[in-house]
Amino acid sequence: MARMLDDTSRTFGEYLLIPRLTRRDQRIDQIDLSAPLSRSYPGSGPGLSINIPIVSACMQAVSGTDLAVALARQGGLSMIFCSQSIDSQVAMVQSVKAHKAGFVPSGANIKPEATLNDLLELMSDSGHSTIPVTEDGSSGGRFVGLITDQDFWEFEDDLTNRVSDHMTPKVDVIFGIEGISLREANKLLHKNKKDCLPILTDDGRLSALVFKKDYVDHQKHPLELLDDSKRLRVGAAINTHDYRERVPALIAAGADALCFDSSDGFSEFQMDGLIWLREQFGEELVIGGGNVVSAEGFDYLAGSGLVDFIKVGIGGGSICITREQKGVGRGQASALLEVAARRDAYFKETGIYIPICSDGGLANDTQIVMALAMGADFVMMGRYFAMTEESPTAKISINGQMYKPYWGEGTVRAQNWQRYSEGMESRKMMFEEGVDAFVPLVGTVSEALQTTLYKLKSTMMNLGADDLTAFKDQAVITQVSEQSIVEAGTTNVFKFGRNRDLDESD
Ligand code: MZP
Repeated sequence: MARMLDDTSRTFGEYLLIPRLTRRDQRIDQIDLSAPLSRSYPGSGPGLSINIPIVSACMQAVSGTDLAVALARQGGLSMIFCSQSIDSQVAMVQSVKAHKAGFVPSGANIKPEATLNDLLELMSDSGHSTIPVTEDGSSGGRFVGLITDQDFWEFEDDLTNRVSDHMTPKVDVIFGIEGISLREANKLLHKNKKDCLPILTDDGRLSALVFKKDYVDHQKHPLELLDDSKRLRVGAAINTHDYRERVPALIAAGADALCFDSSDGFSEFQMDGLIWLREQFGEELVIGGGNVVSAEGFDYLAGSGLVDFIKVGIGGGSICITREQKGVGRGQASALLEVAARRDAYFKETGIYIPICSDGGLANDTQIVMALAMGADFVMMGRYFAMTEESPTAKISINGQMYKPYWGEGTVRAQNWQRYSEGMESRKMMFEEGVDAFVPLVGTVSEALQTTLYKLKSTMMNLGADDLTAFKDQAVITQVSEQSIVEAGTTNVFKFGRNRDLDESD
């Protein structure tokens, strides 16, 4: 007969943290958010750490090049999705590794003979207000000028006018020449009081742009996740079907960490992959496994001695319908609490610490905080990043509000049938485990993380914790009744406007 667990499957919203002593000497700007990404042995630290405990999901609508760059600049790591050809995944990894901090390829460009109407459309589609003008309208074309939304008046000027009549021509533009250092480029911006500096090749073609806002951003977030050669770090997802070809190519491209993208990692397919990877690439390779939702699943992967970190979570993802479709999964809080307890016991028994990642279903900042308090070393998120400017999808306007498409890897659209067909003879997708949806656009990765990380640090202060290890160790958690959940929101008052955005709890 089936075995019945005593506990109910629970999620993050059902718990609260009890404050501990906040110390007088604590400073919010000195709180350490670094987290291990690889296992550590007695007497040594992890081989690879991240500077903030946040990783982006292995998903087509999430982890592309721009997002990977933006997140690594903030101290986190992206897992570039593997539901694409090996060549295109390798190209994405290479492009992140080749990224020169501060030098951005120009994403929106226009020809001089285009009209102001064309320009307005481009500005609206791209969200950019500064557009380089190149002879052929391409990002590498001969540079002829720069036009911004300050150079014309939408309701005064004739919108059939040409861009060339309104742009600042090249002779009047301050620009840099390829090879200039970022420091020199920023000095030019500062000295000339400019917001954007085009970088041109020796023969006058557009090469990149440098923005004042990126400089300011860097000063505010100095936690960039860099490798020993000062390149941004990037991770890559792999599957259990083509790792023999995919992994060597990803390693050659410079991927810093790999992880299996599987909805159910408690499988012999994943173990075969881990064995092969360690045989081929040894201990240096950072490789994550999962997903699991039980101590038994953790023991299977951890006990092999082959895995660096383990992802926890099945069916909690915002676009996921696995639990509905197959009756498989577990409330994310219950899964995490059980696996975290097992991870700690395993550490006591062996001295080996295996970081765990809470993957999926984090509906808001409070749940991110709760996942870390409950024992996750870091979290993996899809929806959170799909909502940002840097996710790899086009914005669309619906009833005046900007949205981005977001779809699961278990949808027909993602055509990632490998992930969901372990052990099945046919790889044809028989049913979907995810949905195709839209999410509101919330701003840049930097803006989103600024709020999230500030809230995390505030809660750490409430618990008297200076780092994430202390946060986990000091956390005292209580389960809440339905009535306390109601009480947690505002009660018996009238609310005007959008004041929930201002985190009234503080
Ligand atoms: P979320 O952050 O959007 O709530 O969840 C993202 C996570 O959902 C991913 O990291 C992955 O584990 C999971 N996922 C991705 N696609 C599907 C699906 O199509 C899915 N079912 O469950």
